[in-house]
Amino acid sequence: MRAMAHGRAALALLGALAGNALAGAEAPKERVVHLGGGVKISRVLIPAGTFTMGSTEALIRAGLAKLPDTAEESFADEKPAHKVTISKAFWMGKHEVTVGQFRRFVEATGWCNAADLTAKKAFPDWAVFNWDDGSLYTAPVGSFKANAFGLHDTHGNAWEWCQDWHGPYKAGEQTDPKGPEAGVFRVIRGGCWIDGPGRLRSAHRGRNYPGFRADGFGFRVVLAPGH
Ligand SMILES: [Ca+2]
Repeated sequence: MRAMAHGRAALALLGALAGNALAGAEAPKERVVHLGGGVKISRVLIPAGTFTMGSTEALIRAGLAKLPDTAEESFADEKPAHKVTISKAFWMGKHEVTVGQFRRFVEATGWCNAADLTAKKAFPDWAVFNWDDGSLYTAPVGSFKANAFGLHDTHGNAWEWCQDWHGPYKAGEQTDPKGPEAGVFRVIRGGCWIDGPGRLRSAHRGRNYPGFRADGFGFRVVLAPGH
């Protein structure tokens, strides 16, 4: 699936897409790709534009006032706020990749690993129970309103892996930034079903080892311009 996720800069900007409209954004343009076996994936066109990545000192102070249980250091890697320009439009998955889509990927490629087999053996009788919002863990994609780009669930549901290595932001205006050349942790964005509002912000960056697995982690496909 990683092979489908072209466009490092696009992935790097997932957090911004959660809530900050790029300048000049128009009504979402959408295309559907059929994956076979009756499974399809919808993507929306994200226009080129400019936005502010990260949080200013004023935003951090406002955040701390509204989120008194959030430690100030959790905002630390959101600085410095810097202007980023995306020079070309690109396609992004309308939803997080679903279990059905990933199953289709596995069927088509034979992809599997020991952890999958172990989980199936360890939890053969797992079931899903309804909760107050209708879902005990992640909700079915598209259960909640889309943002201005037509993207669902950028806030919450599942954390979304980014291709960028985690590292400090560079100050100054940048165009199509690709993030650090190397690192230990990959960036995750958006928070998940179990997180509070401090992590459900477009500026927040989480991080984890690339091989880390959890029920709150997912991803979204991105297609580079021209695909
Ligand atoms: Ca999400």
